[in-house]
Amino acid sequence: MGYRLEGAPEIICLGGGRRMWSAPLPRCVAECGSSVFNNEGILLSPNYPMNYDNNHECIYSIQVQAGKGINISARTFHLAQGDILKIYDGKDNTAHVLGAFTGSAMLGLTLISTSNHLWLEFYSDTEATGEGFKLVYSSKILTQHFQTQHTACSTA
Ligand SMILES: [Ca+2]
Repeated sequence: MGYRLEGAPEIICLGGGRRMWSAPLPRCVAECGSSVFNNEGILLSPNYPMNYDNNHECIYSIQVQAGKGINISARTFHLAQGDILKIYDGKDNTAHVLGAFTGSAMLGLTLISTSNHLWLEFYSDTEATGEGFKLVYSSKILTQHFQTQHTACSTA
């Protein structure tokens, strides 16, 4: 899940005295970005748990059941100089920014959306890479919903 094979679909051992493969060895890499619709799951940076590459621009979108919110936190978060993860509280990057994280800044935090959508953008620049991130998310009942009910009760 979330991985794909990168490289030539078939390689052959070249004959003669060279003893080389016909193409670079294929690798199993994390997808660069994804759209997920499960009520809970994991988002990985490209290549995870190996270092991500330079010059990435990865988009992740999360949609959970309508009427629910989303809790998201980082199990691992190590970005190198110049790299950033932005998390938007909605279905695209016109939404309010919940947070923009560099270095290890997202560790220990839990972000909560106000709707059933989150949009994440990961950028790496042209030099220095890191381990990246492993984010876990799950849907939750929106607290806002309770507050609305509470207000309704107290004014009744
Ligand atoms: Ca970098």
